[in-house]
Parts: sequence; C-alpha cells; structure tokens
Amino acid sequence: MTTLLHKIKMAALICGISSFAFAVFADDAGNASAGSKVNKIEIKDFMFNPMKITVKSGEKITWINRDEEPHTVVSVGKKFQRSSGLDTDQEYSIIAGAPGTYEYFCSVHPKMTGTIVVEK
Ligand SMILES: [Cu+2]
Repeated sequence: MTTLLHKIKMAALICGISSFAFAVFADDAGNASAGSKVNKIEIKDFMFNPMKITVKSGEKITWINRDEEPHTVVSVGKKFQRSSGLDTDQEYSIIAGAPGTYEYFCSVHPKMTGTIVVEK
C-alpha cells in the first residue's frame, strides 16, 4: 500500500478518507510502481464521468461519489474487485492490471455504466 501517495496533490485528495479499498486487475501488484498518476472518475447525477477512461497498466483509478445516493463500481465479468456501497464523497480505488477493456456498472443503478481501457 505504499504506492503512489507521495504526491502532495494526491495526499490531499485522499486525506480524510478512512476506507481506502485496493484491488488489482488480473495482473499482480508488482505493476503498481511509484510515480504513477491518478485517474479520477467522478460519480455525479447517476453517471460516471468520464464514462470512458484510458489508463496505463499500473496506474491508479479512483472513483468518488458526488451524489447523495449510494453507488457501487462493479466489474462486468468480475475482472476486478467490486466496491462496497459508496456514500457521498466516498472513494474507491483500484490499480489497473493487464491491458484490455474493462466494462463496469453500478449494481444499484445498472444503467450506470463505464469503461476502462488499460494500455500497456
Ligand atoms: Cu448508482
């Protein structure tokens, strides 16, 4: 868990977040090297924004719920670990693993969908 948190900007970002979920796609955590950037997805008005994000393997992806409603992040085909129910302003993060296209949705509102494209 000593990954990317050295960046001051990021430290500020996650400051105060108590539960900080962490998961890896298919690959192993060795790819999660320091210095990777953060890819942020806001959940607002029952949408993932951006709906499609392209990242590099080993980078961190963080969702934050800006709605008053709880939302989840669930991988189609269970390609990565699902989040628990995210309350307002709660975050969920994963580290991008093997290159590929990963679809996900909110289990509370299945019409909410998003796509992660992981590049090498
Ligand atoms: Cu939802």
